[in-house]
Amino acid sequence: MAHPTPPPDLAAARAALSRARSIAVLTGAGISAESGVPTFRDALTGLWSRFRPEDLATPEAFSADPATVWSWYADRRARVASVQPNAGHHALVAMERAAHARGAAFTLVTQNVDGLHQAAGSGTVIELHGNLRRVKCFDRHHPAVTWDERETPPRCTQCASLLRPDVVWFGEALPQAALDAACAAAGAAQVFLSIGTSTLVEPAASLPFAALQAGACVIEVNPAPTPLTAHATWVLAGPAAAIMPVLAAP
Ligand code: BV8
Repeated sequence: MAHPTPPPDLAAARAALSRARSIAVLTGAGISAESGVPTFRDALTGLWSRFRPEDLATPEAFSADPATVWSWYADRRARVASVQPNAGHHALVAMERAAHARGAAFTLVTQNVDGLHQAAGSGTVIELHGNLRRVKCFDRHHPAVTWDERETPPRCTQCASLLRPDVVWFGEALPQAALDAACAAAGAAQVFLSIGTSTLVEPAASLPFAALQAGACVIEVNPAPTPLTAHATWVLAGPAAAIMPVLAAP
């Protein structure tokens, strides 16, 4: 049950953001919840309710049962194609533009694979875990632009290996350039915003702690506590679509 955000935390967080010369943001599935995208740990409902996400989002699961894993992602791809960014996504666009207008650095890092930050108009989005709207082949990572949805999964037209979503599965390395950029932003941030993440999946979950270590103020926006909550400078307990517009307001 979310507690009402104490005004002092909100006021202090707003003041710190307005003064910051460098801001870094990490988002998780929670920021897309109010767009109707189930959070990662809530994603397995209906057809998929008998699976745990960690059991489907792995190369081993795909190799063992490509049809089931492909279909789960096809389901999620169809869902994200039909939803819109929410006020939380739009607030981050406003915050980025305000930061740039005063010559401050602003870096948005997301664990999400739904593409909603780009759809909202965020300038630079560092995607740590890929994007399920993109598809590539399993063996050689050839990008695929079209494919026959009747095939589950379809095959690569260049090397005939199975197509898969262009996301980072558990046990797979994150794109090094994205991870390096995210770590640099966390190390340079004066204010680090952690929004809508359970702070469980590594190495993304270490970013707010790296920012704290480097001397940043850390703001957490989440209706529920996480492993970061006890360490954050300010905790804004509530949904991102309600809190972020207040935080980003001029
Ligand atoms: C790696 C893409 C090393 C797929 C995802 C053994 C071997 C290797 C690695 C490991 C291992 N054991 C552990 C690890 C590390 C592992 C890991 O962290 N495991 C966890 C389970 C402990 N990590 C990895 O495997 C990573 N790779 O370490 O590679 C390596 C190095 C070199 C060579 C080879 C290997 C890869 C991790 C990436 C996995 N892929 N996604 C897909 O989406 O299908 S992760 C997945 O979890 C999503 O991206 C998601 O974003 C991410 C994190 O989850 P959250 O975003 O936080 O979402 P969640 O549902 O958990 O929480 C939602 C939150 O929102 C909640 O807190 C809720 O309260 C809040 N909320 C709800 N509503 C709202 C809200 N907040 C605000 N407003 C609201 N309205």
